[in-house]
Amino acid sequence: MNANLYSLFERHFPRGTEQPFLVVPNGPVVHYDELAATSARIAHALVGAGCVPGDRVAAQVDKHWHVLALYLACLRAGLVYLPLNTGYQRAELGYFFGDAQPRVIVCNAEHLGVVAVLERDATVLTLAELMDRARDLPAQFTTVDRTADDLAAILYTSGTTGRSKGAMLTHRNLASNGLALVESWGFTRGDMLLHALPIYHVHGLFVATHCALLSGARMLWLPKFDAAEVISLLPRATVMMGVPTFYTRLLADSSFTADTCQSVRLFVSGSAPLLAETFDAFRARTGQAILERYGMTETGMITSNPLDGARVGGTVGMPLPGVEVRIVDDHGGTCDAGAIGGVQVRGPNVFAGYWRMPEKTREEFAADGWFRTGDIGQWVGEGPAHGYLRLVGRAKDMIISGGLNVYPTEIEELIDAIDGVAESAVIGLPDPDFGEAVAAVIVRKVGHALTERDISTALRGEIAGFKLPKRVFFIEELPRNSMGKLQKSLLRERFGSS
Ligand code: MLC
Ligand code: AMP
Repeated sequence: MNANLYSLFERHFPRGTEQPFLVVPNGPVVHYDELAATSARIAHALVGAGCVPGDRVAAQVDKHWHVLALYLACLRAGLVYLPLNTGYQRAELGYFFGDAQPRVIVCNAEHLGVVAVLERDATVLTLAELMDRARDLPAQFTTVDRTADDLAAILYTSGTTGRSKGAMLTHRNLASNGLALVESWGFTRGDMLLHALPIYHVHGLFVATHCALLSGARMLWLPKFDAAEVISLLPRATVMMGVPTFYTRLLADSSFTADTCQSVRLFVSGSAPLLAETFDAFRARTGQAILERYGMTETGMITSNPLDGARVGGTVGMPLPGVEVRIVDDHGGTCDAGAIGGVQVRGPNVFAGYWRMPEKTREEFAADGWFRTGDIGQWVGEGPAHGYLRLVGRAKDMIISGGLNVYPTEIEELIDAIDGVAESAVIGLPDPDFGEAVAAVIVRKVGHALTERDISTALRGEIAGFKLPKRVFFIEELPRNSMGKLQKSLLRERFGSS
């Protein structure tokens, strides 16, 4: 049987015009048949552009349902889809294109110039140009045979050291995780998923849309999260997924009430820690317990609070069907309930490795094949077999701002290269909106009078806006311990409340 993920999706597609796939408020209603036909036309266009199975197709484009059709077209043609955050700038894009060597790049019109200069070997098109090429091509396409181990997508994740790594996700990874979520969260054709997430990361692209595609459900499709718009549309939805910032912004709006949520059977949160106080405040306001789940790019979703049964605030629930989780101490021993250690994962959801980085891949796996997430946790509740996982920290030096990951090293390297900077430390500080906000602590070189504005001017345009420090502090000297190791915890204490 063809293990192509598209073939699995297709088996769940409702036929005809009874059931929409996607509804754009004040815009078109798209049916599953149209999605299938559009993806077939785009698949022909990609083949016409010279793509052969295994080639990468990069997309850095604004949210539109055509982008989902492009993703499906890639699957159908056996191509590897490479979605990119629309905020990425020249330095980031140059690296991704050089590393992944895409055959086709689809980008926003304003990026055409930059992208064409960065990547001379690829065919560079706007989404509109691609759709023009596709328009008159056949509405049928024979989905290419793939094995479960063939690549379906590459998603770049930054690292604590060095360059970003392309996580290689196979058809098996995506299929197994999507099916586990549909089962665990009870998705059916009756569902209307309010989709306000970006579609270039795991949460919006795989978690949300795969639940719809694998159950024949409908999506209410918003270009981005806007609290007032979401509040006005929630009465039409049955499920919403979001990062914690979505929930704190909804709660900050007094027009968000229990009535707003009457038709919603499930609110899901993930990608960043949902504070227990947000969980409690949401329940007090709406009577509903947000279901928190945990995952990462390399593994898809790992654990989830239950659909039926107690959803415990401050925990990320239990392993999903088919996924195994263990907590390991510093000596490699498995931790008992309550003990804190590194979270490791095994299962069909775990990625195939980092693109062209076999060394880095080996480093991230334990000798017996379990993947090290870099998160630190403990079992709470009824012991490892049935307990809930609580995440208590991260071994990796990473900041999560509004559900987006920022690796301090990347920003520190850029700041250190600014004329007049002696050294810098980038830290995450508590932020009521983004959960954590990026802050830079900088030591000037003697005789230099750098200002916060100099720093932001130097960084803007180099890296995505969400990575830019929201606050900049200048100090005389960075705190180090007797071994000379930088003590970021002291910086977080000192600047956390200022
Ligand atoms: C935007 N900005 C951010 C930001 N998002 N700054 C810090 N953190 C963020 N998350 C900046 C922009 O650069 C811009 O800066 C300014 O804020 C306004 O931009 P905007 O686009 O209008 O922002 P807004 O709409 O308010 O976006 C905030 C947000 C959005 C929280 C709604 O970031 C979002 O949708 N986040 C979800 C991310 C996500 O999907 N994560 C899942 C990853 S997958 P300036 O200076 O230019 O004005 C994953 C695995 C898993 O982690 O488990 O799911
Ligand atoms: P990414 O690299 O974008 O895939 O981010 C994955 C990381 O996000 C995980 O390793 C966790 O650190 C974090 N994460 C995801 N979901 C949660 C959650 N529910 N609570 C806390 N952290 C989370």
